[in-house]
Amino acid sequence: MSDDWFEETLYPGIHSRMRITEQLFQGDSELQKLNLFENERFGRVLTLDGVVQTTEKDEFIYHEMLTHVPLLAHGQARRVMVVGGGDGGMIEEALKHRSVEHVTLVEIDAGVIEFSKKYLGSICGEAFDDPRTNIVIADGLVHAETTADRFDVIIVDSTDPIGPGEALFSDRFYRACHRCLAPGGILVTQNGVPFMQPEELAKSVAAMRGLFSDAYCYTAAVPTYVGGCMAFGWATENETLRHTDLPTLQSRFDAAGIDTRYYTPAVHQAAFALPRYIGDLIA
Ligand code: AG3
Repeated sequence: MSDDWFEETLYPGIHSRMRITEQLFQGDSELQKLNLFENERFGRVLTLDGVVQTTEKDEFIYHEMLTHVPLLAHGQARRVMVVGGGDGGMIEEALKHRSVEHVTLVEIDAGVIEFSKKYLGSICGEAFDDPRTNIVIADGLVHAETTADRFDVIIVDSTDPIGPGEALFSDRFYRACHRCLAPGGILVTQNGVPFMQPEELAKSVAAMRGLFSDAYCYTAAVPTYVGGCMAFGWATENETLRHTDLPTLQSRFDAAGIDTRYYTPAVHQAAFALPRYIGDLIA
């Protein structure tokens, strides 16, 4: 057995390691350090700038919860924008909805898309080639500020607020998202692991609250995002969407005919029940 280890050093005072059973790629895109290796428990693991982004074995949790929750709460989402998400896992999941006519993927780093097509087929499937997919290589902030398109759901599939991802946690970015959401639209965001990154969640939700009549968060436990559950930001002008009842979610889910491994309508509802320490952060 190999004794090479990848060590994530994202949080001061606690590092986590994964065994590299096979090193598949290491190199730099124009913007970030890419690393792909095989691990006996997680399959292929993609890291950017030393932080685990996605793995073959647990990507379904994160991608299902950032797509099906807003899409099924919305109920008739036709146009979706994914900001970041160059590995293609998010658009692949969103495209499973027949109601979705159009998905715009705005990725700042073309290198990540090329790389993912080549190595992460089990995560992105054929999503990059779907006729409903529109790929834009641009800064997500600039694109959201300038596009003439309007979206029913915007999904921010960002890295952490360090490096190229930082702008996607700014007031200015949330304002730009508010601008290009269609009436009744929903914005959801990757908002870090609150036990480890409490200020990140508190700041994001506070910023969204200044712009949207309903700003909140929901959670899911993703094994490779170490430190407990991850938080996803939720912002919309329609507060009722967060309280969509179970029979409605169930009938939308049944009608969508989507097969999931984490998402269920009951999990959807429960994800908004916040542990006290997380609720306090966004109070
Ligand atoms: N992007 C989110 C990775 C966040 C990791 N951060 C952390 N553990 N705090 C994932 C991209 C998958 N499409």
